[in-house]
Amino acid sequence: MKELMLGNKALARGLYEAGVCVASSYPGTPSTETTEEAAKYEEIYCEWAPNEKVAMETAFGASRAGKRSYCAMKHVGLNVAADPLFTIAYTGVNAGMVICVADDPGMHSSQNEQDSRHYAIAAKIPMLEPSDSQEALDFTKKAYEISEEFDTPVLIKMCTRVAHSQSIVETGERVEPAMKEYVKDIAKYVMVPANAKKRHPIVEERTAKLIEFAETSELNRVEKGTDNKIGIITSSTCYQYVKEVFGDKASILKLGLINPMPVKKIKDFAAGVEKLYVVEELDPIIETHVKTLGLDVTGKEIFPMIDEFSQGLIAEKLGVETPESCKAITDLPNRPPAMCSGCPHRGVFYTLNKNKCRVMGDIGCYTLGSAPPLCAIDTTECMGASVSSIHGFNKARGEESEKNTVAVIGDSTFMHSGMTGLANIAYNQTNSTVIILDNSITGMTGHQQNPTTGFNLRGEPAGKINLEALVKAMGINRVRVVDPYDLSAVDTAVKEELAAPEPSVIISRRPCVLLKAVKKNPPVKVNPDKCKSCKSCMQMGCPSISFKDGKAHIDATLCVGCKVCTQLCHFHAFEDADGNEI
Ligand SMILES: Cc1ncc(C[n+]2csc(CCOP(=O)(O)OP(=O)(O)O)c2C)c(N)n1
Repeated sequence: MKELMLGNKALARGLYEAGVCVASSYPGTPSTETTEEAAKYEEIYCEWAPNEKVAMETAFGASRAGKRSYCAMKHVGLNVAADPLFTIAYTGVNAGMVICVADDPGMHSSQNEQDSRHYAIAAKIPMLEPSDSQEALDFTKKAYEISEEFDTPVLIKMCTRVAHSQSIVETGERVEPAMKEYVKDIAKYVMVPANAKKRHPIVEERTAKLIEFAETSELNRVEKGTDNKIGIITSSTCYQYVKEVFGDKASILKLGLINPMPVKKIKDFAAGVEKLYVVEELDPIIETHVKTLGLDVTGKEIFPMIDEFSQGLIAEKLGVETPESCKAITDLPNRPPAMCSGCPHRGVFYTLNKNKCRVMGDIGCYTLGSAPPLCAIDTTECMGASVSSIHGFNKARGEESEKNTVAVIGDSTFMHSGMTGLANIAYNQTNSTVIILDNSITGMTGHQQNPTTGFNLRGEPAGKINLEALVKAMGINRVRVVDPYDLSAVDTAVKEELAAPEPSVIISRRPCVLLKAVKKNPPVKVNPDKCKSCKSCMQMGCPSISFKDGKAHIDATLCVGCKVCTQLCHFHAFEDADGNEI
């Protein structure tokens, strides 16, 4: 059957057809839909793990037990899971195990632009790189075969364009591989130095075999051009751009197996063309390999190491006309992200600003508290860093800092990697104040459940971690819950906890306003006769409020009636839907 499919959906179809039984992932754009789509197949058990390391270890457990398994993460998630990755590269697998890592060149929704291909090289495991939805499906199935044939976990590298573009896919039937026997094998699976020493040569032999495989595998294919003036080695989305610019004119070596790369195939290809180029986004991974083979190649001298490529960029750098069909509209207005109308995080940031707090930030919707007009966040690096770094900050600056610095972290991020930072605060004792912004969902990545929400990936009732009890059990005695829509309650909590002589946790609790179950109130209105144009209500940065004819104006299509703005008005200018003063 043929179907138009998103790259991520096609990958999930590949999981189904490959007979995968267990998938454990942590959400992260642009990888999230692979697991969400896989969950639509009853045959695949799918879950959200608390973080990527747990997800990878869970998938590894299932593989060792004898069932094909899967885990997915975004590029920065692979940093979190790097510890198991480098060692399961040594142990190998039992049933096939595939790890999807999705890069984000151009940083559409990421804090850095790292190139995950380095991980495949460093961990010495194969990496496949699809360039469209059909390949996302086919390569996924192939990845399981490679995993079992070569006794290795296999990485599939997606990127934003392949993950989130649609193209035609031909689907097939599911295979049901029999459960593999589980055999206790200490030499293979217990990586103490004596055993690991024996596994390392096996890894090197495996790489040599995989290079041989790369020479003949259909994953790496040559497309002969109509002339031999230009030869381009490329992969992933760049392959599509190159094809759109050159059609059949240039010769292309399209690499689908990005680690390890072939040697002879590349040399033969280079010998058949007058001028050799490598077109690849981000780092010169293919180019470095080609140069190591002693070949003359042009790559990063002309192509950037930053941002996504486009057909126009490739045409310009290679000195040809951009085809008319590839000319993109580039003068679109910017639409910077903002916290939604009624977002429960907004009131907390307003209060932190009011109290002139220093704010150690973290990653989630609440990172948008750093945007104007709030500009309320001092730092953001990676998940969990707010809680760990406030401790270091306070150790360095002492009481002066403890009295006005807070860490903010979302519920999902706290479960992911905030708990260990809090353990450090409780154990090594700084008088730090941590605010958990509990909106009962993993908001930023599109509403995934997490261990605090009480539901599993399929939305069925599941275990629910009680944040108050957890934090108390970790040794934090001062724990309080506030409603972020109640600005004076938030203000009191912040003031009291910063003044208290011991570490504390404030849980700011209100579900994300975009959750289906959350009831929206009718929009509020501004009485223009009472509005004194002081713009106090605009300090919140709510997208529902603008100025019209010199007065505050509420966009009734956006306002959800949270009434937070009304608490800032000194002139009682706000009214409810019936015209009553608020
Ligand atoms: C290591 C890592 N994994 C995944 C992500 C993707 N990501 C960004 S924010 C976020 C979680 C946000 O959820 P939460 O902490 O509950 O805050 P909310 O967005 O709901 O306010 C995730 C999974 C990431 N940036 N880094």
